[in-house]
Amino acid sequence: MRNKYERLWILLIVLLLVVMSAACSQETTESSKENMEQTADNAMDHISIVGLESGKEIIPIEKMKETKVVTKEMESITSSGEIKKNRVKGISLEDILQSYGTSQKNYSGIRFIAGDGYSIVVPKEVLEIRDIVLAYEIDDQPLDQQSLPLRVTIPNERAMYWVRNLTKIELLKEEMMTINKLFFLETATNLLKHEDYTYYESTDKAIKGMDIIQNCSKDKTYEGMFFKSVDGLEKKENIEVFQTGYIKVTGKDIPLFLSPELPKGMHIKDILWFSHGSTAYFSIESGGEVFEKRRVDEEEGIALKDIIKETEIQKRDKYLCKGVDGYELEISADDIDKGLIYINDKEEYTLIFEGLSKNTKVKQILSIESIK
Ligand SMILES: Nc1nc2c(c(=O)[nH]1)N[C@H]1C(S)=C(S)[C@@H](COP(=O)(O)O)O[C@H]1N2
Ligand SMILES: [Mo]
Repeated sequence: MRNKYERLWILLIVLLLVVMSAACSQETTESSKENMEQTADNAMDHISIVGLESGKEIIPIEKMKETKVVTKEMESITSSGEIKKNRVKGISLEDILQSYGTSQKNYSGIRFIAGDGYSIVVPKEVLEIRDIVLAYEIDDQPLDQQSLPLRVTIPNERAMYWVRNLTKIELLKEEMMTINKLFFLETATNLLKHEDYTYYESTDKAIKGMDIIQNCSKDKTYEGMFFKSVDGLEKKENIEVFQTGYIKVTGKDIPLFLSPELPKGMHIKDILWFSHGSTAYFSIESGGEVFEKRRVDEEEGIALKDIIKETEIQKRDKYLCKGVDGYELEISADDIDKGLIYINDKEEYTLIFEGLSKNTKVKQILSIESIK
């Protein structure tokens, strides 16, 4: 008798264990499946918009598609300068913003962020004149895998704005600051730590963006940056992007902004100058390629006047010019246009002023700042 009960009990316990373990494994497979689905559609089933009055909004793609569909013939400019024609179908960004009671014209810029790490800031000048379509079909075809779930399309602008794999939209309100201090990139970066950076086949020297900001910028927490290249390309960039990257200072395409974490489309070649808040960084070497060569006495170089005009550094009564060794010189606004930067026989970037006394020469010119 006792034996019978014992066996029954054992059977019951074994049964219970089997059922329990089955239930557990069932649960784990189901939840991991759920997780996988979630990560997969995290990137694909919605877009987030930040900077709206209501804060952050997450909009499902399906809901977006309920907005009026627009179809447009568009031209864009490829990175090699050719004109490309596409027929795009999607949703108008302005329609979406209008449904939140705002407009693209209310912002100083809009940053589009992709799932692959690419991002770009569309500047105010473009927002004021262009209709932006978030496309889900191009040339009557659904988007390719790399472009899903939406591709930003902007007519008559560079293809760099045509962000694939859109995941996030940041509405920006920060206005550009007036520049009042300018560092010369070659001398300033020379004072900072150089790291080896392998770019294609060659290993060159590069300076961390973070080091430049921490050592030189006056407004360290300012969000926006502006870049201008020798070929005239202008680009806004976010400070976080810059701080994770480098300025390469030797080898090809210098000064070159790049980062191991960013797609190559975000690199900026042959920088003429860039600014962060009220601080600008100007490449004397690039200036030599863009500006007309000027002479003062025996020396040939670039005019301070041209640099000031290009960067629109604030006009004030006086300018403070500093050398790497700490040498300081104050120059009145009346004399600043007489300045010339040339390379002396010791290979130093030297500032001189036409017709002024010898003590106005600043060797290894590091910065100029407009002061009262
Ligand atoms: N997500 C994402 N979008 C992107 C890029 C990128 O690397 N990632 N590159 C941009 C750049 S720099 C250019 S020139 C164009 C290239 O577009 P195409 O491949 O259709 O010619 O896409 C832009 N959109
Ligand atoms: Mo590009």
